[in-house]
Amino acid sequence: MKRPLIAVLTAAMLCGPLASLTAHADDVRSRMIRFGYGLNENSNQGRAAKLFADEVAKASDGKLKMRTFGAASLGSDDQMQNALIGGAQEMMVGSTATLVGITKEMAVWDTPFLFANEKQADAVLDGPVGRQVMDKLEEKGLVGLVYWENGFRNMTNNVRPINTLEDFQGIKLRVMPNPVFLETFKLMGANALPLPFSELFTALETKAVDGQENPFNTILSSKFYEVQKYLTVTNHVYSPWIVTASKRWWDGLSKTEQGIILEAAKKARDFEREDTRAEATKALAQLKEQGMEINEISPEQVQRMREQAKPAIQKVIDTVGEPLFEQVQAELSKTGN
Ligand code: TK8
Repeated sequence: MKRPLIAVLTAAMLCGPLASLTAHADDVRSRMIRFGYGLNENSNQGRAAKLFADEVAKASDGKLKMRTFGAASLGSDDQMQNALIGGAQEMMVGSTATLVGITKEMAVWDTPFLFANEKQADAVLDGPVGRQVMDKLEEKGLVGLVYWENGFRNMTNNVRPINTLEDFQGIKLRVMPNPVFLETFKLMGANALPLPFSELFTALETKAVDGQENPFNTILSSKFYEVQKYLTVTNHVYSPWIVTASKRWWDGLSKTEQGIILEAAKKARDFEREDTRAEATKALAQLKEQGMEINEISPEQVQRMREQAKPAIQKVIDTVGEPLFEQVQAELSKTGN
């Protein structure tokens, strides 16, 4: 029997897109996720990225396929952030410090000597104020998922060991492209130059810069010991990494898909922090073995650094606003030590 065309069309409309929208709204569809990061595959960042991708695949029965791209092969932190905003890349992990040009509130984590230990960092970053800063990304086209640990940053250079504040004088120092870092090291007397991480090894090798600052793990996994002689334990700031997604892409995911990715990001965070801390305890000895000359700066000199850095703290306050800065201080005081 021939059915009237109108009936066929109506039936098709009902069972077609509309029906599939309602009945399968929470389905997990086959998707490819490009996850970029700046460090080598053989680093704390690379290991956590791999675990993240594995978890996403497992929890989605292989439907969500996350491909990881290390060593800034998709671009520097800045370039990837812009690719996420434009929707040309799905996800990444990078330093919060490289996001300040997009979301100024991120500068609160750049406050010199903000956290005294990892416990404080976890409590504040995973608490309400950490969430609040992360949520600020949305209006700029990014979705923040979790903070991972980059770690406490330490100085390396080829000019001299840093024993006193005066030893920073004139050292050509690469800093992250971030106004607070630039200001902090100018205040120390260094000749601070902003440069993307992806260009750092070459800059050190060709002596375009004399030094840089990063956690022990990164100094090791990026082989900076091959091109740097002195390492000074300054612990001048705790540096978080943040896992972000393109909002344009994220908003097109089902709730189930978003949930799978968020859960996997949390598992990867817990793994990453543990792995990073375990590696950090061994990294110093390994860097020594590789021939680096290591010294610790005295508490008196750290105190002088803190004093000297005060205008940089004021710069953070001017950038993020007093209320947010005070909120972080309030959260910090709850953590004790
Ligand atoms: C990696 C960077 C790195 C950071 C830096 O892409 O730039 O020095 O510490 O971890 O985000």
